[in-house]
Amino acid sequence: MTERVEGHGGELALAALRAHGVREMFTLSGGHVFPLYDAAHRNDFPIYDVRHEQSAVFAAEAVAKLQRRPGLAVLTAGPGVTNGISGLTSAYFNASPVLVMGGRAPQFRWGSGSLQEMDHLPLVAPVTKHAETVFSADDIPRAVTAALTAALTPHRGPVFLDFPLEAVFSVGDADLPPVAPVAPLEPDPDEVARAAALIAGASRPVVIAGSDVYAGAAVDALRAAAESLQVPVFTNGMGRGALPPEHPLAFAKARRVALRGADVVVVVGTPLDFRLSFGDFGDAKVVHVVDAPGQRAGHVQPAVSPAGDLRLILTAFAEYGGDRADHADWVAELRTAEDAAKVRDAAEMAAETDPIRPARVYGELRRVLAADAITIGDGGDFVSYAGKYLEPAQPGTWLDPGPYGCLGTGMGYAMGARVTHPDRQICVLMGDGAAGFSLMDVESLVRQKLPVVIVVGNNGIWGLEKHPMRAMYGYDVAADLQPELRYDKVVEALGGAGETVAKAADLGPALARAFDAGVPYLVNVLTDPTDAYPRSSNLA
Ligand SMILES: Cc1ncc(C[n+]2csc(CCOP(=O)(O)OP(=O)(O)O)c2C)c(N)n1
Ligand SMILES: [Mg+2]
Repeated sequence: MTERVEGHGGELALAALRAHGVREMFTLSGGHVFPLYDAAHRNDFPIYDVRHEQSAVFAAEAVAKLQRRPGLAVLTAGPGVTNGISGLTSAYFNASPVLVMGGRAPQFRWGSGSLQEMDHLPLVAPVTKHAETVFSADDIPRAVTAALTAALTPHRGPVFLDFPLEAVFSVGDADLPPVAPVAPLEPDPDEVARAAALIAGASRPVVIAGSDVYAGAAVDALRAAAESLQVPVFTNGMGRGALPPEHPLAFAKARRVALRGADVVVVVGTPLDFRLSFGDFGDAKVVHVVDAPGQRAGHVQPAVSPAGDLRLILTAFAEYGGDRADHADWVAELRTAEDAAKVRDAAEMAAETDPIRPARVYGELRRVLAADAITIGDGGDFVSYAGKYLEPAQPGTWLDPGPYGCLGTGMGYAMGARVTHPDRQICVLMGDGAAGFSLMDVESLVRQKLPVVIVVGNNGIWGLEKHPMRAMYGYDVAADLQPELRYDKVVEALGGAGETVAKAADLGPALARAFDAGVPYLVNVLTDPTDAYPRSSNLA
């Protein structure tokens, strides 16, 4: 039976949001969206507010990524919306089901020059799956339902609605549309069978599993497929931790050896982008498993590319009944390479260096992080090291900015993670450059009692840009920051706490204090500015 709802635009929106399992909003105040606040306030719907709209959208994205349900940011008209565009774009690249609701200048005098009168749709359309202006209160429940259905339908992604002032302030009524679960997209069984046969018959197959495996709740199916076909698994993005690190088929460090030696590379739930050499793995055949036909690569031609519900595809792989080659020697070869790399990494992570090298920071962090801790990377080289040295033990515990590579996710992601997991450790790994984008939102975290730990790798430079520029030109510009700046004092001034660490031996006790603090706490680690993450290029 359909439910009839009535009230002002904010109340109508809230009814539809709740029906879809949205449980909070992230926002920065603006008069155009007051009715949304009024509805939330009078109906015990949590409102978290921030100091820059980018943090609201990033917080909503963290909720969407971690909980696999829609995250909501409410932004005021004009500059509120435009400040949210990097967040929306990140969500688009990451396939995160984020809904941004914008205020909008009144329609009845459109063109007369109202405050912040601006048509947002042409700006947001390229980075959303659905963008719509809702012109009457009665139409809001339908529009919210349509937007959220689009956001949650694979390939997932962000959506945008804005409400002219008179639409959201006026009273209306409507039927609340029923919420239908998204039907799984059936893959083509022939393509699935061809893919399974290719993997099973390969001598040296490798799986690389990415964020859509987690988003599509296909982690168990991935494991079943890997175990049944005996294929080593590497992961990226939200796929990290899909197999526990101690699993005999879980690999992280032998990736180069694996991709050099593989005869079949199976990429599941992540694009064939720069992170995966654009899908070019030499002579190896490529199987690209995607959650929707639109995700098939246009720039390379995989051997086969099944498209559809990842659980269905991976389960079909697991149940493959045909002949299979023995992969034991291949798995053993990779295990040898993995173990050797682990020994090298362990030595790096224990290094008694002065100044501190980033590797040591992660060596110390690994001692204090619980298996279910959420780690968030926001920065350049410092975060590349985090990717190398931290091994997420569970899926849904690692948040990186994704292929859009936008600095500034830190405090927003931290807020979304803290709201999602009130009892877990939340640890943001930040470059000192990255800190400049969102550190003011520590104030929001303090005020709303959302403690997190921030570890700054303070090398006094935009390291990931300075080192490559020097390598390319022999000099660098616009790549220096104040050395040894006291970012911990900034956090203290905002109501949190922190300390500066200059010696490796002091790291452990500082981190222990940070996780016990109960307030946002910044550990400002002075790291070696000459230490550059080894990479061929960050532009290719
Ligand atoms: C919004 C945004 N601006 C600029 C860049 C380009 N960029 C990528 S990494 C980087 C340097 C980051 O420096 P820092 O956070 O201090 O980390 P470090 O590399 O020094 O460890 C910059 C400027 C970006 N990715 N995103
Ligand atoms: Mg830096």
